[in-house]
Amino acid sequence: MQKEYNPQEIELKVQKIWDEQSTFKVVEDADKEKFYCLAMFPYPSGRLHMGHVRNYSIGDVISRYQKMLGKNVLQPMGWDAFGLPAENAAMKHKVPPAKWTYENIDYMRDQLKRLGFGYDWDRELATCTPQYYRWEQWLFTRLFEKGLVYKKTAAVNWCAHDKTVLANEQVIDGKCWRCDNTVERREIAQWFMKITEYAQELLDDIDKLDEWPEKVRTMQRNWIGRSEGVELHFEVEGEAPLTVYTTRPDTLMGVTYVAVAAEHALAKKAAANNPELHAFIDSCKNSGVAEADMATMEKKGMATGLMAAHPITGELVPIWVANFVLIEYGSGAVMSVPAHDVRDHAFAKAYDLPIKAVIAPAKGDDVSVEDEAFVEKGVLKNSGEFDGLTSQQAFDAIAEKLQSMDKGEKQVNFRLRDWGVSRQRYWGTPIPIINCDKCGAVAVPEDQLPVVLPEDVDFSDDVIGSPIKKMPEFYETTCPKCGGKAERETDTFDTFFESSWYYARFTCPDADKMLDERAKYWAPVDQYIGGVEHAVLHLLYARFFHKLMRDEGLVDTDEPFKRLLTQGMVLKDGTKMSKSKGNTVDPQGLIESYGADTVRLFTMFAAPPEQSLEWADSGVEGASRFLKRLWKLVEENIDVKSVKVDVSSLSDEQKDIRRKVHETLKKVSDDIGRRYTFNTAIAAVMELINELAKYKDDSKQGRAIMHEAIEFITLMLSPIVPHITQQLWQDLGHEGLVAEASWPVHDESALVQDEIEMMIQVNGKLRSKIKVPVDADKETVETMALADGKVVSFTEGKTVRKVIVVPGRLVNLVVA
Ligand code: ANZ
Ligand code: ZN
Repeated sequence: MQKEYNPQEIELKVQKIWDEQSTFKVVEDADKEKFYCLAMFPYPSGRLHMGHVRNYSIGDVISRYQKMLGKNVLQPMGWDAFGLPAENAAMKHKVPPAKWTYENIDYMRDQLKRLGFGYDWDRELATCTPQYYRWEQWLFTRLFEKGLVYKKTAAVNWCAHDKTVLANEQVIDGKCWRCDNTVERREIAQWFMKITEYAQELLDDIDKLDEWPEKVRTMQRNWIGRSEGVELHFEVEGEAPLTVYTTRPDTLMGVTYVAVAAEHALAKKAAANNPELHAFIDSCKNSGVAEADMATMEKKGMATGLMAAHPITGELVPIWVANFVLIEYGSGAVMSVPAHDVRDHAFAKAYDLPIKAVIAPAKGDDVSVEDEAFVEKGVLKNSGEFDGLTSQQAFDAIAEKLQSMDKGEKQVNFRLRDWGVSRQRYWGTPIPIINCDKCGAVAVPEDQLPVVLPEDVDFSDDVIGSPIKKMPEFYETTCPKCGGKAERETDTFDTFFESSWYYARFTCPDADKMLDERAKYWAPVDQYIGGVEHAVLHLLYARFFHKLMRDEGLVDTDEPFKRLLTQGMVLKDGTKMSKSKGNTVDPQGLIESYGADTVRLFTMFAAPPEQSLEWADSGVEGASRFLKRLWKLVEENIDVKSVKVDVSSLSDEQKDIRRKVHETLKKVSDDIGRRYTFNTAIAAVMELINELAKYKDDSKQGRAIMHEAIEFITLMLSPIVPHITQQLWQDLGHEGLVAEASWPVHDESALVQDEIEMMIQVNGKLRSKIKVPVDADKETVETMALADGKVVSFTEGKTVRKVIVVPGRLVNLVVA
């Protein structure tokens, strides 16, 4: 064994062994329990950052541990390779996005290999290859036939100067990122996926995800946003009835006006001969407020001059256009109850509309609604026949009444909107649709898939927007239905499309259909790991895709990810590491100076995985020192190999140290296997190593215990620092790889303690320590304490007035 720990040399040597022996290649095996561990794949931006290192280290530790438990472990890696940065880089450096992307992939693959992650590289995939995206094109055409995708006009960001659509990230403070021109909204035809058809199931199945963080489950629930309410109609003279959706039908008798969205048909109609209203509606459209900001923005509105008849009383109330009513939600119109809704109240105050209270608190005094809405549920008043009912009772009573009058009914609503998947970008999967003047939108037939994105586009000129929109050789085609001249879609999919099913494709990356039988063997992913920033959209879309694929018969489970771990951020000086802040630490430099094991150890030791990790140079130094200490411990005790512990002949001291070894093993197994607190697992091993460093026992059994300890330590640390432990494993005389060794099991009987140490105090001062049998009763302990030599010297000639025994800990003698 070498005297010095030389990480660079060891790591490259060990990585070569894994490569040559295909250690992490995995095939389906029905006789073995499977474990599919997946960390969210990276965008090939150029180089790995510390967030990647952390994410993939966690995945690798879990995978390697599960492999040592004897499971058939799949841990794949690939590239989320489409997206905007490649286009931006192309414009900046005048290289085609494909070239830029593939070069980045090559560099980052080397970095991952250098970090020693145990991936099955035979399953590597990049989403920008036709071999991958052809299957999502295929699925899209299937969904098109099933009516689960459709075309609708929707607004995009448009820069009139550059004549291009901009992604949201390219709009900075309402201006184009390139030319600083003010961005406009433009309505264009786009493709949508009917995720709303699955809203209820996506909601219900959250209950099955009992190994997901509660926080993420709540975020998913809120995003889907199911609400129960009533849809009801107000008659409008000379117009179709105005439909509103409310979750508070109990407040119906408090309606003093009705408000519609600026885009509502009634608003448009009223504006036809009202230029002022027309101008107001236009101003609402251009304000471009994000949905999230709707609640807090300034409430603005204008009366339409039209009146609506209250469905129960027939009383006429004015119809207003209001900027806080969303066209996309419910029916795009609300019945306004200023007494009991905050927004309606603010609006009524601003425009001097009446406020009528109809709900009183269930308990206590009535409250005034003049200055503030009373939004809680309570008991009805000023509501005629419904007076005295609780809000709950009134919900049903009013719904029934409306139903009997044919003016409304109960309805469930979701906040979730259909997913708009069209992007007017170049670097993405072409949407497999052909637009024909005669036949409309026609799906590309299966035998004409994939629709390949041209990669050798010219970015040498100042290209703005998508080059394929200017390439007749790409978009000119014939209609599959009528054979006439037609044009391909030149829009591409949202890149969330690719990341919604890659986990499934990893099970069968070379299948000549979307998924084959292997997908059923591996599904679901047993452990998924990624950033909490993906807690809503990515996970929701992936869950949706899984159900779509299930309904195509491709998988037979309902959910893609069994257990989810959301890792915390990597911080420096208390803020997120990011290029824009210039506070990044490049993992490459660390690997070169310390080796991969040190980097891995530091990231796993510095914080529990779900919490943020504060970067500290001293922490890296510490990790490096620890590995040197580990090396030294083994090096000094290397001669002890192959001595076996004989449990029956151990002294008390030997038993103690062996107990510590087995206690550590038990804790580490639980920390890595169940709790995922890798930091405390490492701390426990550090503690054990410190103890062992002090332990000098050259007897045969003493050496046997030391041997067992260093073997366990090597095995326990191997998922975290796989290179150094492989070298030590070999030096300890093992033929096989530590990565393929079995995880050790602690000896329960070694944990049993037959004696414990108790402190003896005399008048509250510590005077002695004695060993007593663990099962000794109070009287025995008392007798033993009083007989102890040191204690006697303090009690001699005095009277023992009281003896207090705290079992397992101490005895206090009160003497005078
Ligand atoms: C009357 C009312 C009285 C309301 C009251 C609330 C409190 P959730 O729970 O999110 O489903 N609403 C309905 N459609 C809307 C739209 N297109 N834009 C903006 N607001 C809309 O919210 C449903 C409630 O949001 C509905 O119940 C409606 O206001 C409003 F004391 O109706 B409510
Ligand atoms: Zn046609």
